[in-house]
Amino acid sequence: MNFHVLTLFPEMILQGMNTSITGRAIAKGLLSIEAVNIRDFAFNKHQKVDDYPYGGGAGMLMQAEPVYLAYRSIAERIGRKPRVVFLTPAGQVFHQDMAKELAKEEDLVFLCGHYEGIDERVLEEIVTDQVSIGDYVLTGGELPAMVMMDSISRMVPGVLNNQESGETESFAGSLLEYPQYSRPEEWHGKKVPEVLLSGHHANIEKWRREQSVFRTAKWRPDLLKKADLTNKEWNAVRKWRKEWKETSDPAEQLKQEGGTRKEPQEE
Ligand code: 6GU
Repeated sequence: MNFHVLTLFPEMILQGMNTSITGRAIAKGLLSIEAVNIRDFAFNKHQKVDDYPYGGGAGMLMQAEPVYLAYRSIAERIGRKPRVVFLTPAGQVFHQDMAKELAKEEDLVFLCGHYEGIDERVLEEIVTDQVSIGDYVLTGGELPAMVMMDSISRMVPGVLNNQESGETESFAGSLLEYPQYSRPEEWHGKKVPEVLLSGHHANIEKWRREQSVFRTAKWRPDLLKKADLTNKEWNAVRKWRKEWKETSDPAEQLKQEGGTRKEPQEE
């Protein structure tokens, strides 16, 4: 996977990507990262890349020509028209299936906007995908581009080692993770759930699955539709929902359970 980022802040992109797992993958040659400074393609005296919007309004716009020339420098070098992702809060909201899909591309270009936006005409000519990372506003497209590249990278074969990839793949984003514990067995008076010390792998898997379903039902019920639950699990979800409705104070309930479902007390 070759990432190319059109940006006014190339050092931000390179710093972020050359760290941790993506940094390791770049060193291994599984990924490459290139940050193209749009300002290098502003052929005027002060290398200016922004101007006032026609029709008035707040702020400045990035001009079409430097963005276009920066893009062309990439397309000409790789010898074809790559997919170009424009980062904008007005785009489609990014999700795991998009990361998987984009990971199949040989080259990906990310266009990071600043100021109030980019002249629409260059977007029409070069952009293939408009993507947002969620419903909040950031000052520029660099962090969203890095978020996307991080999640796309981990879908590229070889980027994660066996241990890193084994874990999350079982649920593939449709259920929340189960709670995990390491030593010591007791901390601040809290004990590690008994089943995890039992060495009984089938019971451990059953417990973890139940915890995942429970947490998802509680915190992200919107994900359950995609989660492929058994009939028995749907019944459990319905039962929990009934219990939650009966609890007068939801904040108190959350505090009590802390998202980890306790076994019902023996009668
Ligand atoms: Cl892609 N860009 C900006 N500026 N803000 C955002 C975003 C993108 N996604 C969410 N907020």
